[in-house]
Amino acid sequence: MKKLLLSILLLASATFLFAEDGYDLWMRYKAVENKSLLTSYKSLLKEITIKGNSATMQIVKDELIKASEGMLNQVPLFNDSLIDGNLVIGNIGLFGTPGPSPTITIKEIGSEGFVISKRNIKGKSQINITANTDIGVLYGVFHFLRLLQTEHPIDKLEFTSAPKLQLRLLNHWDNLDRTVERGYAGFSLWNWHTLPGLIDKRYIDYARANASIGINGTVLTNVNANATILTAPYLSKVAALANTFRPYGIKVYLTARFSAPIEIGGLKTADPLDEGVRNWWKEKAREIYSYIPDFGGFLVKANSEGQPGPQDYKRTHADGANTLADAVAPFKGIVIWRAFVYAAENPDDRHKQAYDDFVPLDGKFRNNVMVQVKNGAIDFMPREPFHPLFGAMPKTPLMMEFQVTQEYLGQATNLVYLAPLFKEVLNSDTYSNGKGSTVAKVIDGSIDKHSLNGMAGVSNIGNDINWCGHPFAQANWYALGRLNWDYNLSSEKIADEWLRMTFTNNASFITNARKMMLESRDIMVQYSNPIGLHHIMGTGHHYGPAPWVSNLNRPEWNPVYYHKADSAGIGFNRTSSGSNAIAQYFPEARKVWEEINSCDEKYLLWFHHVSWHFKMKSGRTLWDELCYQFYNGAERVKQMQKNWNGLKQFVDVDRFEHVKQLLGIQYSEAVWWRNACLLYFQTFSKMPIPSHYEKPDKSLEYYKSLRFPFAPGN
Ligand code: BDP
Repeated sequence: MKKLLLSILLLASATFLFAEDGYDLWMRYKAVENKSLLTSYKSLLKEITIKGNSATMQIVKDELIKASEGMLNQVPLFNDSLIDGNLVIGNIGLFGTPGPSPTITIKEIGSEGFVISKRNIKGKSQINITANTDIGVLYGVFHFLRLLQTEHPIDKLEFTSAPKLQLRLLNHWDNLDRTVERGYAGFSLWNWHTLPGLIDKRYIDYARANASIGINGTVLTNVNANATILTAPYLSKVAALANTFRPYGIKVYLTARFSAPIEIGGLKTADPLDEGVRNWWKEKAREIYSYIPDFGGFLVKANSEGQPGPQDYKRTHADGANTLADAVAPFKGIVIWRAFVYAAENPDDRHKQAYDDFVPLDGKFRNNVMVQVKNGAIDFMPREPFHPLFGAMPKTPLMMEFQVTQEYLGQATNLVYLAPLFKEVLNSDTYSNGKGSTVAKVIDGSIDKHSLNGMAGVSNIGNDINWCGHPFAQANWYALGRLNWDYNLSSEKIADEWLRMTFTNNASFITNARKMMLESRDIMVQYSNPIGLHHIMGTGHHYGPAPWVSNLNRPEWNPVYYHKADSAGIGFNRTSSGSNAIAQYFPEARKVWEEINSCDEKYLLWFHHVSWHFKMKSGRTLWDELCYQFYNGAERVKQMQKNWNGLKQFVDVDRFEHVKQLLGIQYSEAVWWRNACLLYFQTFSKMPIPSHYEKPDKSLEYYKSLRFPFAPGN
């Protein structure tokens, strides 16, 4: 009896000890298990000298305490006068002689980079973490703690790092009523009602998490903007957030509704060339900067999906952007103008419209304007060729816009690791300036010599306890930051870091979980949008498949517009015999897609209308290949389930169960995608699903009848 009681107690305490809700993200600071590393970490963090006492340096200190207590079960001793301690941290200016390792030049690292170096002082080895600014030091300390968390040896520590991109932003599509457009992790973090009086601890934890991965800016509001955010009461709320984020190196930005001069300014027009309007924006900017002296600037969605814009007054996007740019220029603010535009009145392939609108404006924007371009020309599809605007506007700095929230990639129920998608785009060669002109080099400004550069991700963060809904969705937030800092990092390395910090350093766990993450995006593409299919999701909420939809007001909102299935075949002919969108790419870049027989099959139906009988590289007909892809994709989700089940021993009960149940949902959604799409496309191909596959257990009518009136994020 006693024994039983004891084991129940032990079990209960184990469950209690290990149950995690995911709130701590990748900053859990769990006890270091490797004994020899533990000893070396302990002696290194025993006595720490921190130079400087700004709010940022206080954060550095707090973080070191937290990490040390958690990982080493030790409280460091802080000795601020000691220059020959084990770990000396501080802004280079405060170091005094002899300073950090002379082999490293501090100039190269700019205002945000850092140096971690080792040197000998009086026969004792010392580690320095230094930078030109306190924020740089903070980044260095987070990097150092990442090394410790991932159980990295510290005997040969010599490391210089600086971000590859300057503006590393999150774009929140958060509305003032706290709903989040395309948000699947609860409501908005920003509680506008209780701001500025109440600074929720979450705001601080949000800033801390972002700083730990180098994110240095946040657009607080939805691109489908509400002008109220620009009124005085709201500006004081924004200022409270800005004050909270500042010591973490994070600037705030707001979306500007183009018609704000009418809506909150009482003007009759929002014409960007009207003097009254121009003055209104100037005054508004002055007011904003009086609240937030380091306000980052405006993000604008104009003349897109019903949003107001300069074209309402027969002006160009450049006219609109420049009016706002002139208003913020005296305060060093910038305007990020989105290129996500397509018009109902324009009968041309939606793929072509942003390029057609923006390329003629190259060179017409003020130098504090960036044009923000989605990674692909249609809309954050599971797989999409890179946007042809990259490389086509050499006189304009282009900002990358990725979508971290998984609007089209399984929302919050599917485990889809996005780094491979981001990397695929960044590594694509535009050939804008010869071979090697990758998208990454276009956006970092190195090809066209731009001083402004950056990358944004549409946030997947909400007020769910684990921030992102799906426990693995945190990895996508993490990946955005890490790739922004250094787009050369591999997806594998990022997954590895994230898994170690988020779960455990156990090698067998890492190998299996990393494999699952790395394959997940391809698997998702297979069971939902294989061979270049795109935009065949449900209407409005974009949840699940609905390739049959054909009755929406705007042609380009209908899935049938994109797949063009008929009795002859399927796919959108975007070659010269079709819409010729392909001509917007440089000749060398488009070569891989141009010919139906040699087209990279990942994009076959993106660029070609292909016969159902077409012979694929596998030897199968297109129809059989489509069946194979959908079935194989769903089957691989089953493998993911098995894989995860095998990792039970390494993961706390709560997170294990959470992921397990979500994988169950993912499998049923994969089967749903597969069955619904194949049954529908079969009405055109008139060919059977090969008999070795299990038959869809529901009819096409059943799938068509499904409705999701309360699907989230809509
Ligand atoms: C689409 C989303 C829509 C956004 C739009 C945008 O469905 O909610 O407002 O993109 O990026 O993908 O502006």
